[in-house]
Amino acid sequence: MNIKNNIRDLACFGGAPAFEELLHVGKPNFGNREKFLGRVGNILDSLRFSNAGPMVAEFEEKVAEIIGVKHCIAISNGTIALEIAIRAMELKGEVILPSFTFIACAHSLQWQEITPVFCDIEADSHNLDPALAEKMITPRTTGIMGVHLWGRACNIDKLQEIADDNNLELFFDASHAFGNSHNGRKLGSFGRLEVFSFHATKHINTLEGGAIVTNDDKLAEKIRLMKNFGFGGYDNVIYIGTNGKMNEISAAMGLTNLEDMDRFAGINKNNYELYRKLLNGIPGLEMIQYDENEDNNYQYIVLELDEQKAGIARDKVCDILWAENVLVRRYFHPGCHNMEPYRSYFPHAGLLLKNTEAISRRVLCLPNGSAVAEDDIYKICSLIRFIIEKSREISYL
Ligand code: T4K
Repeated sequence: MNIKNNIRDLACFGGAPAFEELLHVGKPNFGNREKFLGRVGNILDSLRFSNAGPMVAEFEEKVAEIIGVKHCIAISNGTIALEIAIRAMELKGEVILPSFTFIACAHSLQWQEITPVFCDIEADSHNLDPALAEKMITPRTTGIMGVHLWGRACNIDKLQEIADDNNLELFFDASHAFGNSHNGRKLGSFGRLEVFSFHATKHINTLEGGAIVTNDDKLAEKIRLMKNFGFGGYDNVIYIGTNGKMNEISAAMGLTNLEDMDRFAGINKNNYELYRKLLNGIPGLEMIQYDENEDNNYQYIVLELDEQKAGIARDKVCDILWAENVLVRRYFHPGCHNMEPYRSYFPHAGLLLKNTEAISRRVLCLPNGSAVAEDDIYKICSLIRFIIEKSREISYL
């Protein structure tokens, strides 16, 4: 049987897809259009488009205030923010990080000829396993990069203890975690520094954008120089640097979206609860949960599908949903270690990455955010329920 026939057999929605319009993961949250356009008007009138403009300064101030850190340095995107952060901390040799993350985490190291050492994750949290991270330390290790995946905090205390005991830098990629907390303290305020992405698909977006946040005065000063070619004043370059500046229109988008940050989190939370209710009890399907005692942006709706119990493989569910115009994603399949150049550099890395290998074959991210209507969620969930129930009936594997 070919997949296409099965899609139609299973979905039984006739010839037309269940959704007329494409429903994606990653549709941007977008605040008040008039306020954004007002800010853009001011930028056009002032002719200050970049290089230490007032919008970026205000955005940095607001982010630092929300996170409760001394310094926020806005950057052109999250990947360049990671690269600058890594360089500013003078990391070399090897850095330990999860493989189950976006590829930018590994690339930001390898780009600077630092070896990314992929470590396995905990099955429940999907975050770096501290005990395993400790075992991967060698004389060449200079740092640990934790990633607060799906916005859920890493085991920060344990990682900090390991970093301190071994004289390593600890820093976090908090790209998914803007507004989220750990023990009541905002993520972004831990480790030596933390990095955010404000890409279009993130809870708060600046079109493209990122930031480095830290309480370290000296490091912040260095990062400010590094993201602006090392300029210490007009015609005076005092350090090596690159161009990592955020532009004014991006900051205007960020400021506008920050005003609606709680509203976005509220919409996401309602969606998350509705998904949970409607997907409850489907055999082989679990949805990851957020700690209700913490602040959460609930941006990621993540399913884990056990193909034995569901009677259908994750990838087949994905194919069927795509055929019905529901563009779910398999983040972060197949793990960084299974992508180039890492797959060629470390062909046996998977042997030490059992949870990464298993979980990356199970996850499915569903659409969330202010662009998703309740009706869509009802339809998506009944589609998923239907697919799995039918698959179990016909033992489709
Ligand atoms: N660290 C972590 C943990 C990250 O997750 C990321 C980025 C980074 C670092 C790096 O930060 P940045 O350098 O990106 O600031 C997307 C995003 O491009 C990427 O930012 C994000 N993580 C990653 C998880 O997802 P793709 O390859 O899935 O992008 P794409 O083009 O397939 O878009 C995703 C979906 O969003 C599509 O279904 C379409 C929709 N979309 C996208 C854009 C850009 C829209 O509806 N409108 C849009 O404007 O990587």
